Amino acid sequence: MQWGWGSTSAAEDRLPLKGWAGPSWVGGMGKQFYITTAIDYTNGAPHIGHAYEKILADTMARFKRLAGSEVYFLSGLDQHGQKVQLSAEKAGVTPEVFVREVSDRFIALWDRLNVRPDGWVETTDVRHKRVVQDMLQQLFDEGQIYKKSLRGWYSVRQEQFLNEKDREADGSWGGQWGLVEEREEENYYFRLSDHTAWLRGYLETHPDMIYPANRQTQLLNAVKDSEGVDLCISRPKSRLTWGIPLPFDDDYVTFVWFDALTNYASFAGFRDREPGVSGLPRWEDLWPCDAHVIGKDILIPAHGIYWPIMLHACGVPDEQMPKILVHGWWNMKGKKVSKSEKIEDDSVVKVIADLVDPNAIADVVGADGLRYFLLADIATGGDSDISEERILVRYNKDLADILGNLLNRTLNMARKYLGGTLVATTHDSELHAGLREAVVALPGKALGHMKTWQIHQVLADIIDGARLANEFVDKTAPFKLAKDPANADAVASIMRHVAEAMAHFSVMLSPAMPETAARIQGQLGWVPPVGLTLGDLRWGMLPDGHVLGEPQPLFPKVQVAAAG
Ligand code: ME8
Repeated sequence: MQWGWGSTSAAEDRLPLKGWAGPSWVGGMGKQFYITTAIDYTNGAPHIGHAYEKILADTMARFKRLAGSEVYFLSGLDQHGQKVQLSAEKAGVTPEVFVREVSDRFIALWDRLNVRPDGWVETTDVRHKRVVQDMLQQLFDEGQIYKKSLRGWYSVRQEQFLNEKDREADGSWGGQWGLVEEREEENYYFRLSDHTAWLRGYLETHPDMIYPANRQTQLLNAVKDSEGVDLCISRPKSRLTWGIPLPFDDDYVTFVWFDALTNYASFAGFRDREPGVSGLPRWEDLWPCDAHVIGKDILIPAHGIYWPIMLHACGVPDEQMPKILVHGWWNMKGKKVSKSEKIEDDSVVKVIADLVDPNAIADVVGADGLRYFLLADIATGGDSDISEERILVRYNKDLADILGNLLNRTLNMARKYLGGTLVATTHDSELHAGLREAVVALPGKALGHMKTWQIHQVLADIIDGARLANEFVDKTAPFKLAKDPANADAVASIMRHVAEAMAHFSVMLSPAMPETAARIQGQLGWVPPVGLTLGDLRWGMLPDGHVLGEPQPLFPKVQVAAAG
């Protein structure tokens, strides 16, 4: 087989990750907080569902760092399988060429959206293939993998055997399956059924394995239903060549689960043959995974049943089972956004060319406008519906009218009344105290929300804080006070408060909107201390004599033409 097995090119050598900015991971300092995402299929272009998941995980990683933890964030691509092989055939290129082209589109998107993983998965990587083969060989040697012949109904279009439950109510096979014929095929099976009782017991005694909790209940019911069933883990090469060969039978490749799910361990240094030289992190530093960030469609059976059982069968102890965070879907008109189904976008106003394409949204509202929308408009674990109107309302109202406007008016007034320099003042009032209290409460509230990763609440609190700061300016009216030189101390104090609040907001926003945070800090003329954590945030970070920078619009409003 010639598809790069012999190549030793490690994913991160090829990719621009090394040059990426952001806090880089330093190993060897004890257990890191380890966050991973699902790896995306490289059979088509990335869509907003993919962007959401990666932005969510990236924000979680940045937040944990800001809270003072050592973090390792892993993400990447699922490059093998039938869908990729078929898409490549359709495109008239080899799977290698096809996968490279699609992979590069994902990488360019993450680069643009400031998604900054510490490690990058590509399942064609030789280091990954070795671990997959190692696990398969062990299980084969232990008699946990066996070969059997299956006769059954096979969908030629979907390239899979069907179950009786796949039939329509009238007993026919639905049109989605295309031609269905009876076939017999020999394949390898993993004795999943030997371990389902263990998984049931584990889930019953570890109710916090999955968040949200209702997903764990669903999973437990699914485990009960799946008892007695083994897992087919191979495809004959006559049907699928684009995969990792079984180490004990060269006529077969492993079909999907051992290849895709193993990435979370193989790229975390599991059974690394060349620790220290391979470029992979140390297993002892990362494992167990603290948050597998996945969508609700891939919990059952893949991540909730197959993955823990694979780990268990390979000797990973109970106290090292991973934790899973299950997010919901971005829908459009109530239907899941996906690669395969095109949903007609019939928005009245059309400013964004394609709502499914993250690049098209970022073209209009910027990378951070997109990050903000995808994080603010959904509760983690729930679903949400995307629409152009929602995106533009979030952008024009929350970001332009409240946050951008606050920064702009603060800097303009400070230039006009104070020559852009903050000075010592003694003036105070209840309004001042109210703003101070609201701002310094933000980190504590955020830590509370982030216990269950409710980022939308963190963002809502920051925007509420900015709204309060705008009201503070309206009520204290420095533009009126400044007319009388006797009010100089009061004006200086108001400016001091809003500038200081803005510095706090910038730090609080930095996990979700890293570019915006840096731009706010640039305009404030403020460089936060290196290694600043949430616990270091206190009132008075901008000192007497601090010189503010130049105001520049943060979020130029997107003009929405009247319909019709
Ligand atoms: O499932 N909204 O890949 P994938 C939110 N390679 N999330 C969505 C979504 C939507 N509309 N559509 C997809 C795979 N996702 C496999 C995973 S991992 C061992 C194998 C999420 O490209 C989806 O739930 O179809 C999944 O977590 C991720 O995007 C990749 O989906």
